[in-house]
Amino acid sequence: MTHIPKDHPRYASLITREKIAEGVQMGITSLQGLVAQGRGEAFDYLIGERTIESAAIAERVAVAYLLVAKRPVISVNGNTAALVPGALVSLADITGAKLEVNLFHRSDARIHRIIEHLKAHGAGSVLGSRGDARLDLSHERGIVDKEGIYTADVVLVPLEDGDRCQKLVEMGKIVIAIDLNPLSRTSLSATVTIVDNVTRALENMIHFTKEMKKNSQKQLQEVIDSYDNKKVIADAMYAIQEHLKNLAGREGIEWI
Ligand code: PTJ
Repeated sequence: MTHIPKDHPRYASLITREKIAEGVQMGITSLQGLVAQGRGEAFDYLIGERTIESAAIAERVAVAYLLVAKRPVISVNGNTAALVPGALVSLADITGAKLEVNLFHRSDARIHRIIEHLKAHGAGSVLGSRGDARLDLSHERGIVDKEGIYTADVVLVPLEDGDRCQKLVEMGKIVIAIDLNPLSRTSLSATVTIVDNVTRALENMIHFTKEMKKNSQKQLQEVIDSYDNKKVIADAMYAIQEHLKNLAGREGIEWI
């Protein structure tokens, strides 16, 4: 990994970039994953590289859903495995969710490497290598495990493909997406849309789980019932607009 000095103004962003590049070198992340990361970085810049208030609300609701779920599953792809392996394992542990590797650019070798990588970060069993069930999709993200995503009631899908998100919702599942683009098909079709960087979102969710684990099922249900996903998406767009206005204003550029 290239040495990035801690006082570099773009330290967090550059470290994330290094982790993705390392993921490609380790054969965990796909080459296409680099492009996806670049797109994510651009949206993160627009939103101000911070967790906006509505994203924190969505993260709390996501935790409530994971805690009331009977069969929660966290879906892992090549980007999240490289960026946040330890956080994925911790969140699965404290919410009781299963981890399942599910890839768009699927290969058995990459699935096994990701499973081993998660195990090296403390995971017990990791699903995804069986592929004994199929969602009604023409691409390989449709290949899932019967005891995992196929029969899950709540699925957390960081950096998801729009088609599969829609399909999971159509199957009656609660789908929690983490996607920095508030207008992606995934963001628009998920039950809960977290417009935040996966690196911040998972840490926040771990923190919220520790707090909310003490709550009763009734209290968790109240958090869920008070939620409005459309409002959260609208707020993310507003946050982008306001951040850009502030940036422009600071430079004396008139916002027309
Ligand atoms: O490992 P695989 O084969 O399953 O492939 C994974 C990728 C990510 C390559 C694949 O799912 C893909 O092509 O994704 P997309 O369609 O490019 O969608 C990625 C979405 O995630 C985009 O809307 C990005 O803005 C967003 N995104 C990228 N990086 C981050 C992010 N959202 C949150 N945090 C990020 N770090």
